[in-house]
Amino acid sequence: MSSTTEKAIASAEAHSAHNYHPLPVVVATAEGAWMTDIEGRRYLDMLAGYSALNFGHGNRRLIDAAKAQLERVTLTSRAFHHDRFAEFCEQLADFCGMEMVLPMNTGAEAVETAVKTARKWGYRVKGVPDGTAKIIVAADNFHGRTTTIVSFSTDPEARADYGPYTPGFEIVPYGDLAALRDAMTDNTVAVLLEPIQGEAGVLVPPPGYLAGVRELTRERNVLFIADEIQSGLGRTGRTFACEHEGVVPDMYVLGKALGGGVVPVSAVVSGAAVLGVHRPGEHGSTFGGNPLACAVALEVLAMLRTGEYQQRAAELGEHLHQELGLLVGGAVEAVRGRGLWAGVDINPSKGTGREISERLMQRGVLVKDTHGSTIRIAPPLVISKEDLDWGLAQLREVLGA
Ligand code: IF1
Repeated sequence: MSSTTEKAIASAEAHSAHNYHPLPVVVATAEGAWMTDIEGRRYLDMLAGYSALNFGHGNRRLIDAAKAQLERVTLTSRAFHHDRFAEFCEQLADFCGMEMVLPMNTGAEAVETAVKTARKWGYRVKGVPDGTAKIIVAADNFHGRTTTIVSFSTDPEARADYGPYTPGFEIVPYGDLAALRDAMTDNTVAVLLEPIQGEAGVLVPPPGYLAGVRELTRERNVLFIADEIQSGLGRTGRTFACEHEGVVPDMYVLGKALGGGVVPVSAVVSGAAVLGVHRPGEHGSTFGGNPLACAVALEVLAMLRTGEYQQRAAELGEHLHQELGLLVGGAVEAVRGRGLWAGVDINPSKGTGREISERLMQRGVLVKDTHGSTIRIAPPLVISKEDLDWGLAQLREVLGA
């Protein structure tokens, strides 16, 4: 590592509380599926901002949409309407087959909004006694890092020392319908799940699980909240990961790629009977639904409406999983995922996820380890087949496969 890079990293670490253990690379520019560091070295991005960059770095349509809006108006806060807001809400609701949108900024804010909405719906519509609402979540979940969200995390690293924890959440094993059924009471207002668990290692639930959750929640008048912040908007080869099971939740929680990696945009999207519980002034945020965010998100919706990104993720994803599948039994113990999204359990004898990530970095490929010896692969959906194959060739080299 050159002294230039060393200095840049040392300064960031000296002044940043984010203990991310980032790989020792300092990116300066990026275009499409490629990033260039401060020394001019190029890297194939196979993390894509954890699926925020589904449309690639510097996507011309998103940059142009942002530039045009920057020259017009960027913020009115929710005190006044602006001319992109109604269009954004109407188009996003329609895109999701829902009726209403509550726009926020980060994924965690949208998850918090979904929790508040479910509780309020429980009290005002379902008739659960005030203060007794329960929300069921899955073990090994990742829904963000606020104090309430880490209150229902099962990852000690994410929740230690952040107590006292917010009550009102029940944790059941992911994929276990019987456990979910047993955990439901008259005070249960919602089930909050990732349709595929990202940080847990790209865990796809057993076939029929999501459909079972849908049936159970409908039977018991409980809201099914799908956190599609990472799994949604094309990543798995469909617009929503729930679609692979023909499931429509009561509420979508969206983020990441909704802003295309250009601006933070998130939202809760649901029916009027659910989001209608909020009265003006009872929830909001300074930047939620701001003109710049709406302009970029509207362009994202236009791009997703053609289905080309979903199609691409489905076709290239099939190729990705085929290639990774050939490694199973040797250097790779298991591969999971859907579309252009894979969790790869490396044989620990080959190294930890971190070590493999560092060796890949040396060869110009950037991925991120999750836990232990698992790496996650999630390139921008615009990656070319040639680049994808080149990235896979580097993985085979690193694994000695
Ligand atoms: C980090 C991974 C972690 C998410 C789902 C909500 C959020 C996320 C399904 C919150 C965010 C990011 C956060 C980032 C690393 C990454 C991540 F799963 F994608 F790999 F942490 F687990 N729901 N995931 O995946 O959205 O508030 O971040 O906009 O915090 O380390 P956010």
